[in-house]
Amino acid sequence: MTIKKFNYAKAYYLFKKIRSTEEKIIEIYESDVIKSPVHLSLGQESIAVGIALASNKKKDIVFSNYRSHAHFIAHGGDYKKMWAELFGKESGLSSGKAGSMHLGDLDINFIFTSAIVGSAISEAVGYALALKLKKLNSRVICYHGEGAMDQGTFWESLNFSALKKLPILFVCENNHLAIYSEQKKRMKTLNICKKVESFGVRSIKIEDNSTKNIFKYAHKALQGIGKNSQPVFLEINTYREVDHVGTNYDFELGYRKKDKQQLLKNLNELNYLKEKTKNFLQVEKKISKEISDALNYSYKSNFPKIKHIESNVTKE
Ligand SMILES: Cc1ncc(C[n+]2csc(CCOP(=O)(O)OP(=O)(O)O)c2C)c(N)n1
Repeated sequence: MTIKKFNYAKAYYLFKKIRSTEEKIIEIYESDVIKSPVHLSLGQESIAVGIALASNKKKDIVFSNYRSHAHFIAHGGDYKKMWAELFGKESGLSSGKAGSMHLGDLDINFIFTSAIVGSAISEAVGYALALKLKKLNSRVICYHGEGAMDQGTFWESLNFSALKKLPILFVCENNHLAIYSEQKKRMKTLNICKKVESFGVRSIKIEDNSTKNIFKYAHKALQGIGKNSQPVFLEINTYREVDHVGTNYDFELGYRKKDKQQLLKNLNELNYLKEKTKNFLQVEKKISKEISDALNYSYKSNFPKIKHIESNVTKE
């Protein structure tokens, strides 16, 4: 088994890139150049970074959801095309017809996402079944929120993955919220891992947002999945900084309090990665350039032509 070393510079680059991207989205959202709703991952960056660094970019298949900017960037999706997609331009990932909630890039095995909560979970398990039947030595990584576990499809899929010993890593990003509804108002028992274990799936709970820790557990889990072909479930505690959808801070809505400690914890994590990165200035310069290049590309691109309205879409 090859043991991967945690690369601080790469982690800083990805974390900072995700954060800077979403801060840029917030900055320009009011100007209406972004043509779709956005679900931001600010506060949750370390999960995508730790998992992506632990994954095998060439082989692993990634299923995400509508809150996917962080996953998409961390796993190396086409960055310019992502921005163009948000702008609704024809040079985007889906010719500008899909928007933020449906990102995908098959060149990096990042399956197009959906706004239907939990829908990708059964698809991910189906993909893992195909990998196993075809004896392909790859693994599926399936990101979902704890809210998706309110759906029956999650438990059916989990059961099937355990029964058929499928090579899949479930990554539950537990931000304790489904829109404005707290986990404790939706679930009688909050011990998610215990429930998952009762289905015969090994589960690991990661309490904090240490990118290195997440990387470490994910790397080990992925190696075990590859070797034994069996599912593993990671629950990672996290904190959503902004509103469920859109670019506002929603603390005045009254359903939750601003948790300054959590906000600080995330910034501390970013600063920690920065301190460990000798050439952090170069890294930051590279990110700024990537963002401005992607924005230029998106501003300059055309909207899709009306005559193409029916191309690349599924017809009844
Ligand atoms: C099948 C379905 N039911 C309800 C919704 C409305 N909805 C959108 S996001 C969401 C919350 C999901 O929470 P979670 O899975 O924890 O993910 P998070 O948004 O916190 O990342 C809900 C209920 C939906 N899109 N699809």
